[in-house]
Amino acid sequence: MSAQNPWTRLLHDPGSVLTRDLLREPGGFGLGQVPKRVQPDATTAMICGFCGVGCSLDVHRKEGRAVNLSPSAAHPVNRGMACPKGWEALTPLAAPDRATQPLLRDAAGMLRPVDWGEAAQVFCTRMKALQAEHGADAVAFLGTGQIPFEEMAYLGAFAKFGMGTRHGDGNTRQCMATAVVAYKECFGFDAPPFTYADLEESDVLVFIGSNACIAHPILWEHVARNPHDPTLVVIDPRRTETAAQADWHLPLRPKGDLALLYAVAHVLIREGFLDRDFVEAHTEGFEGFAAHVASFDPASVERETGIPAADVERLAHLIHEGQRVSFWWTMGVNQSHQGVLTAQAIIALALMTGNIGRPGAGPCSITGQCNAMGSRLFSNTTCLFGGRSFGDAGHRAEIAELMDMDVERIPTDSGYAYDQIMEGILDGEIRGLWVVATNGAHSWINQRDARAILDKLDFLVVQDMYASTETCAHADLVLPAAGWGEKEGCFINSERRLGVIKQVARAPGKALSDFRIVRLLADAWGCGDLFGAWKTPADVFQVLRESTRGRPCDITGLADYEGFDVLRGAHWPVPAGTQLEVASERRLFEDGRFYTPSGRARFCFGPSRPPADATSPRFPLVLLTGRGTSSQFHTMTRTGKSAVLARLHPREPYVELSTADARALAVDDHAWVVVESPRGKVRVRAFVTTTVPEGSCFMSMHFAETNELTNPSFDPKSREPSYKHCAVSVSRASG
Ligand SMILES: Nc1nc2c(c(=O)[nH]1)N[C@H]1C(S)=C(S)[C@@H](COP(=O)(O)OP(=O)(O)OC[C@H]3O[C@@H](n4cnc5c(=O)[nH]c(N)nc54)[C@H](O)[C@@H]3O)O[C@H]1N2
Ligand SMILES: Nc1nc2c(c(=O)[nH]1)N[C@H]1C(S)=C(S)[C@@H](COP(=O)(O)OP(=O)(O)OC[C@H]3O[C@@H](n4cnc5c(=O)[nH]c(N)nc54)[C@H](O)[C@@H]3O)O[C@H]1N2
Ligand code: SF4
Ligand SMILES: [Mo]
Repeated sequence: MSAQNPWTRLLHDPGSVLTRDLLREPGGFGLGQVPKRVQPDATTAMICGFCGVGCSLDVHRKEGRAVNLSPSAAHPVNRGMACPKGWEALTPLAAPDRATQPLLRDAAGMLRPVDWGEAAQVFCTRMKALQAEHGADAVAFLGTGQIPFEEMAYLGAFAKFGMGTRHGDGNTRQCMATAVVAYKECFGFDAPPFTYADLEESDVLVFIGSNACIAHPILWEHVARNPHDPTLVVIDPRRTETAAQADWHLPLRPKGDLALLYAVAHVLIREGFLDRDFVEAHTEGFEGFAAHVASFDPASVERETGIPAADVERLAHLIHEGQRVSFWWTMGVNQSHQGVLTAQAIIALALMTGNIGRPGAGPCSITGQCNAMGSRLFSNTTCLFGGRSFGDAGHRAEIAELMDMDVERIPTDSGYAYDQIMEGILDGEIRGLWVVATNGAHSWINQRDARAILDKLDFLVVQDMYASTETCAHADLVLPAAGWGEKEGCFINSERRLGVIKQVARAPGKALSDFRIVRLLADAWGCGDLFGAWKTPADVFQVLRESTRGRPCDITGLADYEGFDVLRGAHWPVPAGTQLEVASERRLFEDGRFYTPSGRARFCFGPSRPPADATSPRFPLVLLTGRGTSSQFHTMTRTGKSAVLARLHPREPYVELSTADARALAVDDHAWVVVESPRGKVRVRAFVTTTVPEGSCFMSMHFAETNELTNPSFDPKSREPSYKHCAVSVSRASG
């Protein structure tokens, strides 16, 4: 489909066998030009449907069909660039295993095609029967950060206000929950303060647990364009693609972050490297924080962090000497048994040095999925619409009035988190589950248990673009969904920029957009009247826009899709009356006022604990997991369909082993090995490398094998899985 895609040369170039350089390719690629051989009749710009960077792609159509795409040249996010996934975004739509009709499991255990009428009837009859027998909360849903927020909102509103269950969560729990809790507690609202312009304004950038070069490749292009000759610091146990680009890599011990950050704070306080005016005028709780970090002197944390005391001192000096210091974090921090405290320690470093609310400064959590930021405001899972609280009677009344609905329909708490839903299934409390646009049988922590748990359900409904996913294999009912490019709505990217996605292709067979599926089910359920005004995504946008009035995320200044699409998106907040300019930047907290009752930002802190799964002589290595390449996305249901992307990624599951451990285990590069944890045992290829420290190994989450090993432990506050720490052994595979 995309013959002009620059990455396709790899397919045709006989010299382009899968080399290590290709495995480790950094960054993006793009010219910002319409590929030469395409003479499009029409071009539609829309936001990419993979990661949270939010690049704009120009989809070219000929005779009504989407034939190709190129990155939008004039968009401020990507300026004519895209990573390999973006270039290949149309390919997954044409895959032969697309779900094209509803499928119902019959008595013999086979999935058989049914029409939409029957599918909707079965959905309602079986879910209602479970609720009648076991209570309204016996059914739950799991949503996603990968569909437009109008669709998420419809899903969350139908399930909680229509079906009447309290329990719904999403794959964002696996990902952003930690950052959400950290920001809420420190700022009074889940408000990542930065824009990408800050990446170009900083003179010191500290990346913590982020491999942006491959996970957010086009965001990294902003770093590359920074004209201030910035100092780049990367804190990651592995020498990642990003660490390799840095001026300074601190290879800390896995999960040593909290002690390290407290030790840095300790030095900043000891040396008087503080912005006292800012701390006094705009924060609260500093004294308690200072007392807490008093015991974290750099020498005493050396063992826990693996970072020499002199390096901690040096990092504190670097932060002090920087004029505009920014801190960027992602899953190395969020997916931890103490992720919230770690994220809050990062926020504390920014607050105590006054590095917030100014160009190039800030504690910045980069979001993962294309619309995780939309789900944080509008999915009706953890929060009520507009970042409200289910537990707040005033908030419930506001939403009931907005929806012209009885307030009793709104649950008084946010219900179970993902792990509690899984536990609830295990206990027999939850009997029916509706899974939309997430592939938990591959991506949930400790997958063998996850699959057995899904099999315990009386009724599992999976709504996906493909009927071939690991999760569909367990479904009683599969609902075929349209994907990105086959429907419309809005995404919000990492820097709070709203952008539009549009329909440029028809969904195959009888597949429907998630929006239309939810509408169909709500009508069949008998609660269609609740959503009388919700006929199109644009209608729902109007409701959600209204839900933000007067809230920190106010977008009442955005009239409709067209209005902000021509501006190439807009960062929230945009209250009514805001004068917007094309590609303008809107950073938060420039006035030093936060969303807490006092208007001050809070220092939040707590004790550092060891991770759950300690190594032992039987399981002596720490398994780290994460993204393996810029060319694959998550469980590969979409990117796995592209031959081009396949060439950029190993075909077989692999474990990255340090040269020292490989030597000690007598394992050769590329040999088959067995990786074992108390939960599972998998056979993978060894990739012997100097990028992994001795005592640790790394597996990519793109292969299902990885989560057969992971240990189900969670951050106690955010309930986010600690995917990046478990004890394993590696041995040579026989035969
Ligand atoms: N190509 C590609 N891009 C993606 C995705 C994808 O699947 N593929 N997924 C998107 C999504 S949803 C997300 S959430 C983001 C994730 O983006 P990232 O968070 O950047 O990616 P990860 O590889 O999961 O984890 C980042 C790093 O954390 C490190 N790490 C592990 N343990 C620790 C620790 O204890 N401390 C520190 N400091 N670091 C540690 C790992 O070594 C790893 O290099 O990527 C997004 N972008
Ligand atoms: N070990 C380990 N595990 C991890 C992680 C890790 O770092 N290490 N990272 C975690 C993180 S950060 C994340 S975000 C999760 C991601 O985990 P998942 O959400 O399970 O991953 P995806 O493969 O993106 O699954 C999305 C599903 O939605 C389908 N889909 C795509 N678009 C649409 C649509 O428009 N409508 C519908 N109905 N379906 C659609 C896709 O085909 C796919 O099956 O994985 C987590 N798991
Ligand atoms: S960086 Fe992210 S948003 Fe940009 S093209 Fe790649 S996957 Fe799409
Ligand atoms: Mo994620």
